[in-house]
Amino acid sequence: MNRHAATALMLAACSLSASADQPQKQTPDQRPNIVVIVTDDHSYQTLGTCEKDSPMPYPNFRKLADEGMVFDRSYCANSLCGPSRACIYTGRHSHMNGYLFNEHAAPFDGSQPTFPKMLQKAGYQTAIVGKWHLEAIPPGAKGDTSKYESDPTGFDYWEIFPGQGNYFNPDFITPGKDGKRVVKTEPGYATELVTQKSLKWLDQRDKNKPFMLVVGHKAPHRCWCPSIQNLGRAKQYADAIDPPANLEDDFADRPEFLKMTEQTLLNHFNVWSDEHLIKEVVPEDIQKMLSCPESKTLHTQYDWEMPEWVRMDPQQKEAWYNYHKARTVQLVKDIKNGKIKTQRDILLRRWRHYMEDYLGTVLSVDESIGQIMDYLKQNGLDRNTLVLYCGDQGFYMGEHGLYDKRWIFEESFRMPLIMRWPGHIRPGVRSSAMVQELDYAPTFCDVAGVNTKENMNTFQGRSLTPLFKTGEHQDFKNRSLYYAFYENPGEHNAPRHDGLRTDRYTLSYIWTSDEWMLFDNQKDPAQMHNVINKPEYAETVKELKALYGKLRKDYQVPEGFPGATGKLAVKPQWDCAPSRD
Ligand code: SGN
Ligand code: CA
Repeated sequence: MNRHAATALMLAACSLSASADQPQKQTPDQRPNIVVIVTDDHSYQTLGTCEKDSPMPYPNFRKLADEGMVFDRSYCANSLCGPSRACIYTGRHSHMNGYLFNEHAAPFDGSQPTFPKMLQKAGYQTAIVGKWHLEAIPPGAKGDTSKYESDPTGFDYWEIFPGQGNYFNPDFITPGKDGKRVVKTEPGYATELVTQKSLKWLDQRDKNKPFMLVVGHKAPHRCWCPSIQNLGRAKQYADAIDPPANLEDDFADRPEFLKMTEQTLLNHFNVWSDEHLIKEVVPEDIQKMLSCPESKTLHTQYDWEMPEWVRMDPQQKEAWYNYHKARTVQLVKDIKNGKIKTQRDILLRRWRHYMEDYLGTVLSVDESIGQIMDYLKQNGLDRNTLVLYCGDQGFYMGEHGLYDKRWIFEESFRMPLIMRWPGHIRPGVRSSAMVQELDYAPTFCDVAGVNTKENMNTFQGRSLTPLFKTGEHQDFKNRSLYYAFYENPGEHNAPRHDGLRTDRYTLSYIWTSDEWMLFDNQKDPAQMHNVINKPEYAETVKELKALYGKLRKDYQVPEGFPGATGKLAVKPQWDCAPSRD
């Protein structure tokens, strides 16, 4: 038995003796509770909160970081929402859990072992509210889409968004009595609704049992819509930070395929739906100057181009429109008065708008964390609850000129992770151990004392409990992580590639275009130079390729590349905005 399970038993024993002279009939189960707060597309670069002099002082993130442990080198196994979540629940790589892509995939196989199921079986009450995203409804799918749905398994209670979910007045799905899903539209803002529903569930749960709750937020996912009251509130943060030095990356000295990716701020960011410009106030010549090339093919109705717009009620629309109209008018003014002249000027302003909106959505997540922590404290639960905060992958904040994720480059491979559990996890520590989202499931089983051989053997990740004391541990020294991305053809046209991350290097093989890349992250942390063919790295390349083979074998990756059927896409397959009908 590990020390956490032992502590849990000890606490249970204490509560047994304490309850001897109390009237309660039932002894509360003292095993630790688990709260998992998962955001969508939150970048570690903007976690900011953990730095004392951060220009982004999200107070509740900072408190969580101060009271818990921040993992500085936490990575995902597949930088895409659904697949990464499948890795979180199963503790296994995509080729093992079968959920390779967001789109065009079979629905998640909910019959396989997952940590919620293991905890549920061991007597935990389990719930998920908000983002689940383990269904695979292809864009443009018409009619009956039930064959793509996958209801959460291992949860006593679930109330989830369909697919990606919406920011404004979102739909929630619950299981109906007849087994059919019930869909209800709820007035309000997604992050706030998910928080309220999570607190409601906590309040109504059976207080004699330990619980595991997943709080799944939509924020800060595209198209980056802050709540109405937070509109503009993150401008000060956006103004206080500098754009990345490689915002204007020309992709030289990297694999050719990078030039085909459709996720650049300059050419693929949609000025209406992503930057939220209001078309009516942009004269046509300026529209031409601003639009990314692909935007020219888009529909012209604002309703159509800003997918959240159709979700808003008249008051929300008015506030949203007025705010963005003023911002657009300012942009037009700055173009007319010559303040914005060049492509670089346009890019910089676009980046600021992007940051302001993105960081604005995180304000509500910060409020949510505050409310959840307050609830735990007020109800005497905070000491016996492990709170884990994570994103579902990383995200580009303009590094390499990009937004979105998918690539093995550091910013989308790495993800935010904070864990807090008073008395067990040393507060205020920054861990530099190499960890992966596959590790959460075994960690939860470990702390809950359901770390049986049978359970632990199903995982490809490993428990993080040895890191709780100092953030470092012998077992994590020299660890290397395997990564794979499959969704091609797919939105943003990132290629199929896999690879690894060691303490120092990132090695990747691009299956779509048969190219290798190697980054020496110590000398080139921004990953601007592919050194795969540099003679001075020849020995390293040999070693890393051998390690790549070993990792693939250890993780049981099949020959070739899973999911690679038919002709691989080497040409862009999608427009910058997919059709939404
Ligand atoms: C949507 C977004 C993409 C994003 C994917 C996957 N387009 O399709 O930009 O990469 O989700 O994101 S949007 O115009 O519909 O917003 S993920 O987080 O689910 O993996
Ligand atoms: Ca995501």
